Amino acid sequence: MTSGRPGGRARIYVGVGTLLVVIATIIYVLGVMYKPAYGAYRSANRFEHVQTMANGQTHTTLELNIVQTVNTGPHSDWLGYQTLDGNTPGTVFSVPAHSLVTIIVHNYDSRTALRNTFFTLVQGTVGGVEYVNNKPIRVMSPDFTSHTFTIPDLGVSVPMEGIPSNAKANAFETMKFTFRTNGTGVIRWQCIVPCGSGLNGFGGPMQEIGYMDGLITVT
Ligand SMILES: [Cu+2]
Repeated sequence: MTSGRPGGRARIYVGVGTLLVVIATIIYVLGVMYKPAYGAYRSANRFEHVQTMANGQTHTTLELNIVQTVNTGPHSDWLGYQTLDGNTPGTVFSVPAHSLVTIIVHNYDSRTALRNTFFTLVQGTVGGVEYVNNKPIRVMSPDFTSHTFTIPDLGVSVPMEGIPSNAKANAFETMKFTFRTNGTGVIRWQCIVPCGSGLNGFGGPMQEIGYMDGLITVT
């Protein structure tokens, strides 16, 4: 006779049920907290927009931010190029060989003095220009520069304008430029403005892929 108190079997059901609820809660909490590692080799490929033009040529567009702090991963306080979702480095991606690539950058970072005014020149882009807030330019005032997008192997270098010191919160400048890829291979690109930490500003984010350095795989 078991009337008046739960039987052994009922207690097992309650115990197993409670355990399942606890496990489900733990899995849910870990899932909410989980952020994928901000690895140097996570590619921005899924953020690319690829079009095939009437002549059969491929035109890839990638839109990126430059943020003052990447806010994730082991160096969350470092600055860097980042995809628009704020979760992925914007510096590692793949594009087709002998194709057009357009990069659009929203720069939320301030201005930093260039060490060498050679990098105020827009070099190696289609038309020899970049568009800063929709206005074509061939050279940027050294007082306005913040970063560069420089691909030595392709002779491409594009200065990025920084926000003025009196800019409102969440202000940014928009740069747009197009270059043509050559044959297949992995090519390096990086920022040339000494925007990092350490020796003369060339340390930290300037030396690590995923922040101010990247790799373009041309396939
Ligand atoms: Cu930089």
